[in-house]
Amino acid sequence: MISSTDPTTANPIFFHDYHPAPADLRAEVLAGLAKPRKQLSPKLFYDAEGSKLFDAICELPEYYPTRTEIAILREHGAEMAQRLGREALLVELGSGSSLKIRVLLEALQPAVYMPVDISREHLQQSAQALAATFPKLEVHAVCADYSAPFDLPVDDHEHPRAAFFPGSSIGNFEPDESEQLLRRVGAILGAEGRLLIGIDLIKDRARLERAYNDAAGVTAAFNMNLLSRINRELEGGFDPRHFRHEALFNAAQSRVEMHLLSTCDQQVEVAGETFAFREGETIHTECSHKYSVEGFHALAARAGFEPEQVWTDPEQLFSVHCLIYRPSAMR
Ligand code: AVI
Repeated sequence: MISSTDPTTANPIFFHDYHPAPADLRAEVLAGLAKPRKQLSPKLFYDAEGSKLFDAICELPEYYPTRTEIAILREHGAEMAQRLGREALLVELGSGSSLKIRVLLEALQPAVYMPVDISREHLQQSAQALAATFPKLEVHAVCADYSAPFDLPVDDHEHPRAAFFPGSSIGNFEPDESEQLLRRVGAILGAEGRLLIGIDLIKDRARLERAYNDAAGVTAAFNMNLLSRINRELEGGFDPRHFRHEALFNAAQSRVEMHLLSTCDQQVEVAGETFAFREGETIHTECSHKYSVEGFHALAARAGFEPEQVWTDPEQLFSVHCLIYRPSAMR
């Protein structure tokens, strides 16, 4: 449903608002804290303050994924464009860092660019900024939650379909959820559609743990902001002096886990309910799964994707994959 176009740019911007349901913070937090192993969804990190802190994380010397992925896109953008095909309809899932898509748009020159994001304001701003720099591009911004099923607002198959899912964001989902998500991306693309996806690679523990325990304490602030958010929005009684950030690589599950660790026995009130914490008990706030190239290909194959090409950096820290959707070949 087209709800608005922007008269300030030469090319039209179509805005399709699917009105994604806002997260029920109260219900999610109370349910997560009531679990025998306390757990909160990493989605809850991203209030205004959390989004700013995440942008700062991406600039940290220890947080290699962002700059490594951008370097791979810069170095191999022309080859990626060849794979995805000219005049494509390019869907971007979670239109995060506009720097990444800019690198790709220059090389790819798609006919239609379709950013999908749950944050209405962020989506509008970034779509307008991109339309201003790429005046020939038709932009269809879709306000939707890509972690749930949705249909594309345009139904033409005159352009080859491609999707861009950078940042190893899929790593924040459990492997079975990732498989479901890839299946939904496949359904959007249709047979022979291509997916360009960034995946963080398994590497030595020290490097991984440094990336989530930066010296400046920005990742710690990002994690701890969840407690401040609960205090602000749910009349929570968390005392940040009695919790600390913890990030460890769980090699058996191939993921970096972030936790908020209680430094003493304590009771905390949230939205009128009381939760007991033992000293050393944690709230598990994020999983960031890391894959080998083969491990990721196996996951993608279960969702109906075949690998076409993979690009990495010289240190093999990060990978960008071009996959093709062939559901009939699904294992
Ligand atoms: C968004 N996501 C891919 C980041 C990651 O690395 O898992 C979030 C993050 N958490 C701590 N630092 C960055």
